[in-house]
Amino acid sequence: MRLDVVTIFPEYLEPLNVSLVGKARARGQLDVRVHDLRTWTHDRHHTVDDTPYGGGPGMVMKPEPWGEALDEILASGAPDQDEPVLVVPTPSGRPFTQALAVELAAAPWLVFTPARYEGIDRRVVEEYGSRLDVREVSIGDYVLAGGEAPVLVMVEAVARLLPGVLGNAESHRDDSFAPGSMAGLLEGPVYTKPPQWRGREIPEVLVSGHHGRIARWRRDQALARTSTHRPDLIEACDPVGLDAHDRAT
Ligand code: 6GU
Repeated sequence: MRLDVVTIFPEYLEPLNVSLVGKARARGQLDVRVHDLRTWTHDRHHTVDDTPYGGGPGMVMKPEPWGEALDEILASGAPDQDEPVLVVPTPSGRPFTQALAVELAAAPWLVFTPARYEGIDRRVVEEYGSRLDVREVSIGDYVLAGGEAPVLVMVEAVARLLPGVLGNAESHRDDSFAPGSMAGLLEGPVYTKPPQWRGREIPEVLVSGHHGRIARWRRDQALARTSTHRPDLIEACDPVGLDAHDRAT
């Protein structure tokens, strides 16, 4: 998979050299290209922003550098390369979910346009929306100063879904939010050695050797955790995925 990121803070994307994503790059599974938007400015001050039409606080990112950057990046695709999906991080976007991560992981090429200030001149999304699959995406209901941290979040969520990136393909299956995992419940607690730590024991069932009882216990834990932290997910959950005793409350 190829990933391009256009930003005025290329150094903010340095974490893409580390850990899971960094290793996927080193193995050649991910081709990540980070670009400085100011490369596509032509004035002495490398201006990327201007005051908003209609007035109001803050600044808006000018369309011309984005247009030149995206045209050049789109033209850099190999002749046989499909068009990229353009991912535009914005707090006013559609929610980024595991389902969207799965969808993006199936694309051969993603281009991210993290903005600063009050965002990018609307005409940029209109222009590329007429030629490409453009996704305006928010990572949650809070406001960040820019889209770079959301790009790190989205790239990590997508990269770990690519074949061969996670060591063990099984590790996806029970992910919280994975469709078909514990009927969309949050994951319960996990334990490792030592069996006693500061006087605290591990749950006896986990060393019972009884796989059925362990699976049952994990499901109950997942359900309890979901009820506490995300009751909305219980409401949304497929009742077919719940047992009679889960519904009894
Ligand atoms: Cl994608 N960008 C910004 N600036 N803030 C956000 C966000 C994105 N998602 C949640 N908050």
